Amino acid sequence: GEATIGVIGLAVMGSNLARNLASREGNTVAVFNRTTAKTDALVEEHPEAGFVAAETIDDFVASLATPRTAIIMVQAGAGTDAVIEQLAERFEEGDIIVDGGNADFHDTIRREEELRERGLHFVGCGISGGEEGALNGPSLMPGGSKEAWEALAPALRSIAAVAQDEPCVTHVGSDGAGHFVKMVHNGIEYADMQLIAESYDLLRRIGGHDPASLADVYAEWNGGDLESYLIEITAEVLRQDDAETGGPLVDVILDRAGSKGTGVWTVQNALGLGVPATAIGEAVFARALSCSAEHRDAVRSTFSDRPDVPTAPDGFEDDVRAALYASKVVAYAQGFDLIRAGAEEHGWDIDLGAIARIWRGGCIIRARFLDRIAEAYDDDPSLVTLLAHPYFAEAVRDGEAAWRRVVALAVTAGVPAPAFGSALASYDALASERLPAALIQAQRDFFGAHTYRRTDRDGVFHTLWSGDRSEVAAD
Ligand code: NBP
Repeated sequence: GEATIGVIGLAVMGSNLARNLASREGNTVAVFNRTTAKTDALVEEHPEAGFVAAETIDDFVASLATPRTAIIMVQAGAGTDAVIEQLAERFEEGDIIVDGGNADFHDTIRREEELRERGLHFVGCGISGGEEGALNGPSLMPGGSKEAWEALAPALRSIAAVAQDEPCVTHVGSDGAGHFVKMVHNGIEYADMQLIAESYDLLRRIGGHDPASLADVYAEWNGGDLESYLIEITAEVLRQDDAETGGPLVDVILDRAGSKGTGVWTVQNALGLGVPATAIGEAVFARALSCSAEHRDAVRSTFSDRPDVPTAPDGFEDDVRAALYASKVVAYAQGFDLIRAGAEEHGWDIDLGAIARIWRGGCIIRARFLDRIAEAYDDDPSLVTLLAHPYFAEAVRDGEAAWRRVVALAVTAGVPAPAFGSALASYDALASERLPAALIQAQRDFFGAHTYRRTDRDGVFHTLWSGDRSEVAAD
């Protein structure tokens, strides 16, 4: 075969990725789709790509130069397993199968092991940036073996987004590391979007702004520390009028936010790993709440007396900006904490600074902020958490008073700001000298003899709660 790389699955993501590959020097791209009509349409619409079109899976495999490399872009789950099996039956030792879909990283770990035993390389590769990224440059998060990475690197580097002259791709770690990191990326994206949405709600309901003036506020914020793709598109969304009503588009969009599952996965894994990724959790729950129409109707009609909304104090916009930034620091710190915990659990050697760098371009959470995160981890690779790094500590201290004012006002006004509030609570808990966990542990000892440790000496203890209440050594 003559093709240097192949793409299977030519829905929107696969077609765009194939076109991206074809547009770069050195790649000849074979394409295949279960339904041939899609292959034909793609090849017809893009003669410039010089695609090698295959009608059958056998033709596709035959069209690839050895060692073969194929990227799968089909529906995650059973479809991906089916396509992997079709390829694996035909591929030979040393060939590489890449899954670019949104796979559950546990599936990726399983698939990598199965294929390794059959002499094949399997690379689960997180791809961020949606359709646009796939076409013009995504952020790429490949896992799998070092050998496979070395073989794939030139093609992946050729198509990745570029940030500060560096391609947004790095070998994340072995087997499922890439899909794990992609999952956490999406979780952070949920938190970031929720925080922006809360800032919008506060500025609108307390600050008295309309969407058009808010578009200006976000556009201005985009010139500072908060500069990011999500802030930029927020300004654009708020500036958009609806053709039918002539009013702001945001006002005619039903207030229910959907999701496709990676946010839920992130929180499930955070729970399993014992990482308090509370901002991501609040974001996932807030979307679920928005979709609970029945509950919203029932409670809204029960409580029609809502608190009076106070007038915004002077400097409210600046306060909200500071609160947003501080909350964002906490949310990202939690996300990176989760990656570190996942790496420890699964034996991945993940360079957190490199992850921040490959997220600077191509993906949805791309932002100036990620440079600071990369610098913090480069500065101190063993940094326990971003919040403890001097740069972020100073940012949080600078915004702290404003953050408290905003959360207090939100509570008083009855404007829900769960991610702002829980990010602040997370910071306060971590910074506290003592936590009420001591009381919880005593309660546990009371009803379940779960024992406790003491602050003043080593050992494990139990109080005879139902006896004479003396303390006994329990270890
Ligand atoms: P879809 O997820 O809608 O999948 C459609 C493709 O899967 C079609 O090419 C279809 O072939 C193929 N397919 C299915 Br379904 N079952 C198959 C099977 N059993 N055997 C062979 N092919 C099968 O496509 P997409 O929206 O382009 O997404 C592709 C992947 O990328 C997904 O995993 C998705 O989660 C991920 N994704 C990522 C982003 C992102 O921002 N990173 C965005 C969107 C999607 P057919 O034409 O014959 O039906």
